[in-house]
Amino acid sequence: MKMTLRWYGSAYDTVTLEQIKQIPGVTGVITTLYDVPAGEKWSAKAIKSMKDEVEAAGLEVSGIESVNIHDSIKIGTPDRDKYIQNYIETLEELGKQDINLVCYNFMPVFDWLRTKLDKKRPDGSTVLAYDASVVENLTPQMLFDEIKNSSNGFIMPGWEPDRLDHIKGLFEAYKGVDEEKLFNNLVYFLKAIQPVCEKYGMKMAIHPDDPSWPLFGLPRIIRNQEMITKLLKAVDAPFNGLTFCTGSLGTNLDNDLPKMIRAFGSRIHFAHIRNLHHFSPGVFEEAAHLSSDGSFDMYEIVKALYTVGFEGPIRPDHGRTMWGEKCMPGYGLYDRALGATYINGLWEAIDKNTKGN
Ligand code: DNO
Repeated sequence: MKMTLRWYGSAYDTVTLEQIKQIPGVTGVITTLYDVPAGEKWSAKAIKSMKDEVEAAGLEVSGIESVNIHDSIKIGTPDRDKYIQNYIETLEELGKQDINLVCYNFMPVFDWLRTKLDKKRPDGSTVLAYDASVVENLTPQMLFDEIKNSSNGFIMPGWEPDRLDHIKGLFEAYKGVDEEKLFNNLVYFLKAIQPVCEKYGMKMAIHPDDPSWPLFGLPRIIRNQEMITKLLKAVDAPFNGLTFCTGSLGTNLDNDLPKMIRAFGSRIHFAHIRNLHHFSPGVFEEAAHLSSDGSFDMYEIVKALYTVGFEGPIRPDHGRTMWGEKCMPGYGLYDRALGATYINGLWEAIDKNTKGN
């Protein structure tokens, strides 16, 4: 396992590489070219300058999150091949520069969704939260405005304005795309990128749908053990793997997280570890990483990853906003640094216990 932190690049992130370097045990960042719109090819030059900057700080680029997928690929429109070609060329550039892990998602229109980005907790920190009854009473546009207005002026990943300016048109375009069609379009995409992935040992790690149920009548296909198994079998090659995100799959308490980790094993290329505090089905908030602060047994989750021999990057996912920090909701320094340290502690204890010393 490699401990990492997500970093959006110096133009966008409040957290610096120098700060990340000082978190014990963190050896790399998971980053992206945040300003390149979905569908465009990444240039070799931009990748190199991002990589040089990270390495100059004594860290490595442990993976990309995300190279986003253009909606034409998800919808399956005739121009999708042009966007797939751009994606292949982007993977080629990344592969040439020895970056060989890419996290992506296949969620229509929205990436993740929360109804509040600054819910106050009893400890005075604020967190991202979800209440299904709120979603039932809002239009997608209202939710978009809510996210924009409560994100402290930051552009939230997955909620980039260029995408959401066209929200009405997108809903139109997805008419007729049901689960089966979306799944087939994903398989079509994976088969097209398979050769370049295999050439460079590129690991593609699909991110689960967050939350793990359909929203606003849009299909969502990566949300439980059965659906993920179906995808891994449909393109049954090691490059086709998963980002195991506890905070996304764990939105549905029917998902047994340690059991799923054991079932997916070596097809897990990347892990996002975070805890949720559930109040009732469909009503939850993000908690501190510590087991006792939320609903998940983090020891069992980390132990399952250890047991399957997980060697990829882990990043502590969304943290609480606390200690007066001004940051992108979920992506401040302090609570994610505590999360990294806690997960490292669990890992060390499990490792020593297993080896009997
Ligand atoms: C939210 C993130 C997601 C994730 C994408 C991966 O904080 O977990 O935006 O990066 O779904 O493509």
